[in-house]
Amino acid sequence: MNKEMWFICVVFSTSLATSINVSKFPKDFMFGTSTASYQIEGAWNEDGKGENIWDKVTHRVPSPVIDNSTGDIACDSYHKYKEDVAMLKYLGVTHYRFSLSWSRILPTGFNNKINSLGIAYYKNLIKELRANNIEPLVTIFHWDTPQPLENLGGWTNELITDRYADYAKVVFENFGDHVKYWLTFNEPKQTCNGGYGNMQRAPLVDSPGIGEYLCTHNVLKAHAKAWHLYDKQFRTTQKGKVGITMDTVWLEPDTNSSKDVDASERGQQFVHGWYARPLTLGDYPEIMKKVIAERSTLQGFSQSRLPQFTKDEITYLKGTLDYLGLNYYTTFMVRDSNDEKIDDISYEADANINAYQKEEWPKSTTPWLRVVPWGLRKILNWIKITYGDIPILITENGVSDDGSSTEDDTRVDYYQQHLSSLKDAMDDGVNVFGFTAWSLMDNYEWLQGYSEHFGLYRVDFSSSNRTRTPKKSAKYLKNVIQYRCVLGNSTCDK
Ligand code: PNW
Repeated sequence: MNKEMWFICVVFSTSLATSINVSKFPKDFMFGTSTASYQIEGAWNEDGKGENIWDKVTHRVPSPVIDNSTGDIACDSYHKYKEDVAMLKYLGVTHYRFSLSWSRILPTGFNNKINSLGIAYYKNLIKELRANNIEPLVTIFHWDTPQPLENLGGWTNELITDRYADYAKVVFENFGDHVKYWLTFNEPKQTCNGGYGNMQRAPLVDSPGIGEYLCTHNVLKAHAKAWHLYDKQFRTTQKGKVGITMDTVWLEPDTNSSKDVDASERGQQFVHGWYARPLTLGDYPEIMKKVIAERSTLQGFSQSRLPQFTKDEITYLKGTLDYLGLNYYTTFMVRDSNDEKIDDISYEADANINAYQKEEWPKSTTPWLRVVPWGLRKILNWIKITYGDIPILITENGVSDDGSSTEDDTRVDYYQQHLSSLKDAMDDGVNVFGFTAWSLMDNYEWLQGYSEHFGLYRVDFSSSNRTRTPKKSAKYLKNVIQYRCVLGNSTCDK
């Protein structure tokens, strides 16, 4: 090796070494993996399950799904949950995050009829997890609204807030003795903005600028109802915690001009403040109230498209989070948008930011997902500064590939860099008590069908067995968990 090459090697390896945080995760830190009912269970019409909005949308002809596929069978976890738990056991996880299918428990969406076979399925899963020393972390709702409720307007109709509370009551009564961690909703922004605004999620209702605000208003009320119900009737006996999971992105200002910095902060408030602020401080962010009211007036509406909470509602919402779940995948650069787009009635035009991703950031097979590990540290610090020292659980993090190989080095790198960035945030003083990888296995990726693979395990969707095979990333995560070290071995610092 000549002198010059040696120099390059040393510089390169020291910069790599300093960029990876090699301090150990705390002893009680929770490591787990995540899934969601519609994406893995299958058995869409078995044992008394009712129809939900994803059943409805994926059965449409022509199909809105990229590969015309459905979640009718998916990973067949309804029949193969014991295999799933064996995989979790192999990984050595402390917890498993899964979601309940509302329509499997209450086939009509209402509590007039409780499906005992649906209850039995989740009881068996929880029992199997406990028998293997794995803490169940239960998402009560991960996007799959019962179709009979959607027929009445779904999340845009306030009726659903009481129906959600009825459902949560059945859930706490039946499973609460064995569950300590609850999440009321997964990524309500996807349900509301995707489901009623920009047509990216079921029920694919085209009501931009109005539907997503009504939806969010009701989701927040439903969350608070479930939290208060738990607090009053179940907390003392069941001793669990109730949180919510938000989807997060970091929005990095494109330049340090005050316009771009303001655009970044406004974007954060529209994405995260929309949910986190009402549940911590009681009401929507001031900037959202102001911008949407002004634009609504200019557009000829006699009142703001953003609904208002009453004083009583503000008190009722405030402080209804025992912990905060965050899903982090990627980051965007943001610029101020000079165009006010007054004729455009939509959430995106209200937020009015220009977001883009840098070409140099590594791609995945998901168009919006480029690999930007440092964004995780930044969003965690922003959440702490903005909403106070709330305990945080990372409920999802992961990357997609084309699924062609189980030697998934890009996923190993992704996890190593994100766990390192997470540890940086913890060293900064952010109170994070656990990390959950998305996903335990390849599964049904919503309107992308089976074209995107996020799993630590490969699933062979062409075999009736839905054979599961561990990828390189599964072995890596197993070692991380065993040694509490991002290097996946015993060399991390104490
Ligand atoms: C999450 N974004 O959705 C969901 O919770 C999962 O069900 C899903 O499979 C997973 O991510 C992978 O897509 C997201 O645009 C969708 O930043 C979009 C975004 C983030 C999360």
